Amino acid sequence: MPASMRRFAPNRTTRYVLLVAFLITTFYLSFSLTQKIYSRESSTLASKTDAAVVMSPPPSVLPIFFETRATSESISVASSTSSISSDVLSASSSSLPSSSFSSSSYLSSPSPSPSPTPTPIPVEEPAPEAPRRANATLLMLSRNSELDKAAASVRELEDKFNRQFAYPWVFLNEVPFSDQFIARMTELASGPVYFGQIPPHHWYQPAEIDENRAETGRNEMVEEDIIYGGSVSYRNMCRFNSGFFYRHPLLQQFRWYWRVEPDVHFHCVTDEDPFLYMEDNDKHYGFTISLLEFEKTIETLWETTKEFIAENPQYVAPNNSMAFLSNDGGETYNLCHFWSNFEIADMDFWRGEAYEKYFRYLDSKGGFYYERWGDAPVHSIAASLFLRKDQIHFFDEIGYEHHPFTHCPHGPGLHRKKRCTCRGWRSFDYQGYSCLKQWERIHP
Ligand SMILES: Nc1nc2c(ncn2[C@@H]2O[C@H](COP(=O)(O)OP(=O)(O)OP(=O)(O)O)[C@@H](O)[C@H]2O)c(=O)[nH]1
Ligand SMILES: [Mg+2]
Repeated sequence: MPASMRRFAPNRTTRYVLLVAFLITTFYLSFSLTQKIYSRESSTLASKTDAAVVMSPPPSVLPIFFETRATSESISVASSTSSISSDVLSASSSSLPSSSFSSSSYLSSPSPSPSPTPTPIPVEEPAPEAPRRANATLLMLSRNSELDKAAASVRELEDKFNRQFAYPWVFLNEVPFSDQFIARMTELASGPVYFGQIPPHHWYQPAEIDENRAETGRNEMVEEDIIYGGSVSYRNMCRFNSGFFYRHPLLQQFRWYWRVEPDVHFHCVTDEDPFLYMEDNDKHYGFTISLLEFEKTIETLWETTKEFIAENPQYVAPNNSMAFLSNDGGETYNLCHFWSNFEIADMDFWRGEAYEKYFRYLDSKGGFYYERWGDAPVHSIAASLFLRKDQIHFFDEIGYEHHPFTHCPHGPGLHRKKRCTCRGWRSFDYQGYSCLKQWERIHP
């Protein structure tokens, strides 16, 4: 170096000062650049996450960065540096995890500890209206010994219908239900469950019945091989189902019922509320299967009914279903009836004056024990005569089976719409003993 220039040459101290100045400038610039990148990234994330206010913790690498860089001071420095291209920013932001923190945990917090969660603005939504339900129950009369069959019926109806509606169940028995029975049904039911014991005077053969005469009648039926011809308990059941079930204390709270027996099957999905259908359409009795009764079991039922009507003509409804019961204008009974092991009906109809008087009249004649009058023909005759014909409903869409008969929906598109598993050819509807044709004759 020439001597003239030597005085301009920095000495050792000056060189050291310059080096330090250079290093400080470099560090300052790179720090500012980094802050700018994160500041932009946070803004992007902020716009993405504000709505959801996601507060999941940042990944493990980030807290270190937050601890050392996330100060309001450093942010203000970063925002003053503007000579960074947007390409660099977007490349940088794509390398950052995008959903692990929110703008609030970064931009406004001077420390790594999470900032208070921003309070989401509550969205005022109208409370969902409770679905409308009928004052109805599912009803089963059962013996303890029928536990498995009862459980199978309950399970099927729950799956096909009630899980969606959670209607209560009422179980009745003339003796107390076993703990096992109660436990199983409670487990299967989706709604409230009630277990009731039938008062003895609603169940057992009344003292007024001449037992010798009743026994003679039973023996004759046994000889003629009539089903349940010799059974007293079956007669108790038929009389109870005819005139007492709707008086049970547990049923007083309800108007509508769906009668279910152990060991029946439901072949389709019932996704529309049949009780509400009844209520909204002024229907009072609903059935799925209709058929001919064994004449031997009801030899004097029609004559007794005619006597009652002669004495009480005021109960016979205009436009009734006499043509379903009789082919000669009421002179004789054609044996058609609704199969009452399935019923969706209105207990207020049974509780009404016409039916109450009719039942008492029948009961006074003793035919439930001297013969073997069934609740099916008794209910059917009453509904057909005391209701208008449009107040009785055929539930075509409910695929139903009580051995040995099955009703499988046949209305247009119903089998598919209700996702039925029954086969149409198994349907009893148009077989020889069915009365559906008779029904359709009066409901063209
Ligand atoms: N608690 C109780 N329930 C009974 C008695 N007899 C019949 N039942 C119930 O009454 C209903 C009709 O009885 P079922 O034996 O099914 O009579 P059915 O339907 O005419 O004839 P099948 O089902 O073909 O035997 C069912 O829910 C039975 O569980 C009885 O003595 N005690
Ligand atoms: Mg049965």
